[in-house]
Amino acid sequence: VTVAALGFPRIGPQRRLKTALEAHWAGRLDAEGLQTEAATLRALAWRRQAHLGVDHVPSNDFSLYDHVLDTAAMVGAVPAAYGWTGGPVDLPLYFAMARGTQGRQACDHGCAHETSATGLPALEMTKWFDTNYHYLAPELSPGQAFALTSTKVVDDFLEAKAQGIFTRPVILGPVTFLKLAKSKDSNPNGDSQPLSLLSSLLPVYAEVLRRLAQAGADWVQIDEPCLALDLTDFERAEIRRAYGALTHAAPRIRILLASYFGTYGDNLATAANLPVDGLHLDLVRAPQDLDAAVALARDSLVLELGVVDGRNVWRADLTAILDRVEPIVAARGPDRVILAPSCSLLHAPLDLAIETDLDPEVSQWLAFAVQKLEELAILAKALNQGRAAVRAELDAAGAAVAWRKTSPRIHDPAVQARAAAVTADDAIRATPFEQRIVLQQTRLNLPPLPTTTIGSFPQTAAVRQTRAAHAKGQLADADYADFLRAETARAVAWQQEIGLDVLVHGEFERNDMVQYFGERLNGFVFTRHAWVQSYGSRCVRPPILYGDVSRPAPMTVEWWAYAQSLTARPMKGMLTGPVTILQWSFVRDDIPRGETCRQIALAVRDEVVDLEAAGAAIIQIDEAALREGLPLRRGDWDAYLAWAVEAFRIAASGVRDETQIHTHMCYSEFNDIIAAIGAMDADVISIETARSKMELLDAFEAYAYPAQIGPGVYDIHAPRSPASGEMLDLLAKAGQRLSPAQLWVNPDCGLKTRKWEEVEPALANMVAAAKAAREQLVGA
Ligand code: THG
Ligand code: ZN
Repeated sequence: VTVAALGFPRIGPQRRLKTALEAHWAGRLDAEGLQTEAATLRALAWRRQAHLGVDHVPSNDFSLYDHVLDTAAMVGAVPAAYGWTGGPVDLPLYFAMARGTQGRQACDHGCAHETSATGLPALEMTKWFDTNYHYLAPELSPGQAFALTSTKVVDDFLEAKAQGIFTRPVILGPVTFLKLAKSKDSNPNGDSQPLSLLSSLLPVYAEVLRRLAQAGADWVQIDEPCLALDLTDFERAEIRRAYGALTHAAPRIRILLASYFGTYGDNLATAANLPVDGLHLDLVRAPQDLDAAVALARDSLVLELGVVDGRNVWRADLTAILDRVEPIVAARGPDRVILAPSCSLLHAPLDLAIETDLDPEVSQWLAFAVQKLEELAILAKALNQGRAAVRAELDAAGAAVAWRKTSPRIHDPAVQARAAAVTADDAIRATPFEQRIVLQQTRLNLPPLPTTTIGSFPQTAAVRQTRAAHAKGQLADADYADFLRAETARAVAWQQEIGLDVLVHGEFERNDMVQYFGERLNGFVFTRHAWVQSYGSRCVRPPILYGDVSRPAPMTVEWWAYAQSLTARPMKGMLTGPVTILQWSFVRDDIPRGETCRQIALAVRDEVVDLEAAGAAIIQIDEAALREGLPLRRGDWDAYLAWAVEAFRIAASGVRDETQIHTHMCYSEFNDIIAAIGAMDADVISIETARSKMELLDAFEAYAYPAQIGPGVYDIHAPRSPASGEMLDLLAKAGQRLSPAQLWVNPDCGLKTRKWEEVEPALANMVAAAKAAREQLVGA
């Protein structure tokens, strides 16, 4: 039995790759300097994995920005706009595709868009399956030609070989590559099929495999995670055709085909019967795939068992894994079994050992990338030499697992009893929307098409520096609070001055919208160094949700009350919703996600009720990540949406009729979940629409959205401030799809990442547009 790692964290220790990339983009590090640092980081990762006992160390899992972009660069998939005329894809072109020529800017909720108004745009960025990693979507034209335009996969193999490390190169498979690509053609039906390009793409892959064979490679890992999705018969046939062609083209290469993030399900027979030499199974997400694969696979097929969770931070139950795997090894022989993490360790933080400040009890339950490879080495030793050879390690792992099952730090009977006692009534407002909106209007007395913002205002350098100084202990609590109060007061006065109707406090006291709440809730811990790549050089440190969640004390009421004391206009209470807190954290694997989500919902509900008691007339509960949580298979959507929507409703339904609940979502694809969004029963929702010029509102042709809605009239991702005429046009368009009585006027996301110089004119213009629209649409 050998051990494989499908991929290793590539941001490096202390996020060294981030530092190098950002220095390069800022002109402080030349291309050679960047490449030198990248080579150092690759060497570190290879040596480390080899040292940890990995037999199949991956290469080409490293990337300067994104592995899907690397694949596009490998096959010459460069859109015409970049003016490329063939030949190798060089670094400036690569980064232009990654970031546009003016850099990429994240919005408040983390969707990053190219900001370019004049330069070249970046490729579109989308979430990698159901992870929090974002890849760049290749853009293919209808007659797209492909050519081998980067030899990175061969170069990296040889680079490692020269260091004495014989690697298993990783390539993103041709079918998944095409399925992730966007077809940029003018086909009005938008039904062009990138998969129709498979025949022209395969020769490039065949050439790559031949070159790897020449370079001396033995195994090559080809990732086809599209096998975890719902596929058509045609797509399955194309997969068979692709692997028939590739194994034929490079008979000396042994292909390990890897899918992960879910079950092969109805694609298993296809996968198990491909003419490949090995098949990876994600046994964390799909334990049932093991028996099914054993039943279907020919004896000679190597099974790679993904037994350790590559997506989460918990220590594995080593004994339970051995119980499961030993019979497979006995039946198939040790040469036909490889042990691996469930997926690439790209999605795990690097090393638990450097977390010096972590709660020592919680720390015992955790394993990051390095520790996961240690676990695999222990398992392999147990399988090769017998359990007695690693008795102490197995006992220690068993003790940690047993402790986690019973620790009072995790299991809070009061929280569990409360969650179990939730009734249907707890998830329902007292009266239907049509009745309560009348009471809300009486209370709020807002004009038609009321204006507001999503919640945050610019986090200037001063705000960030002051927070950092406070965090380091260089600034006293009282002085920090004074500073935040002054910022808040300034933001409130300015909103009043420009004539916004519903104000926000600006969120100057908050860092990350999930971290802020996690730090104030029981059941979460935070790390110092556990960075996980989100996109390019950007990382997040997701909170670790380890135990039953409860709210010991109000989290936002003081800031809300201070801001409300400065104005007679309604001040929104601003909260992050339960689904978003869940999605952006590492969560428990010992209870279902829906159960954890319900606990968070109850904690948020407590805050909502306290805000109402303090006098808040409007409370916004953001669910930026609701759509991200959708399962990979359509068949699982309804179950997810049921508990996700219920969690929001539990959070929102503790208030009286005359308290108005808002929510915000910032994504462009909501057509397929619009009914679920309606079922959340928020009184007002703000959504992204500005960039698509309100075309997204076509969703409302088939579905009459029941409540009020603020379709973003101002694209906060664009660096320039839109004129009020443009916004008025968008409002007029929205007025055709929706009743003017339903409409709110707001930007399409928070303004945290923008500058005041941009925000000030934009919001003043927005208020002017709303005034004009009132005359035009409702004659007010
Ligand atoms: N918070 C959390 N998770 C998230 C998001 C979030 N996951 C999904 C999405 N948003 C990810 N988007 C981003 C956007 C910006 C950055 C990271 C992920 C970013 N990070 C800083 C960096 O890498 O320099 C570090 C931020 C920090 O210091 O914490 O810019 O909003 N929890
Ligand atoms: Zn948003």
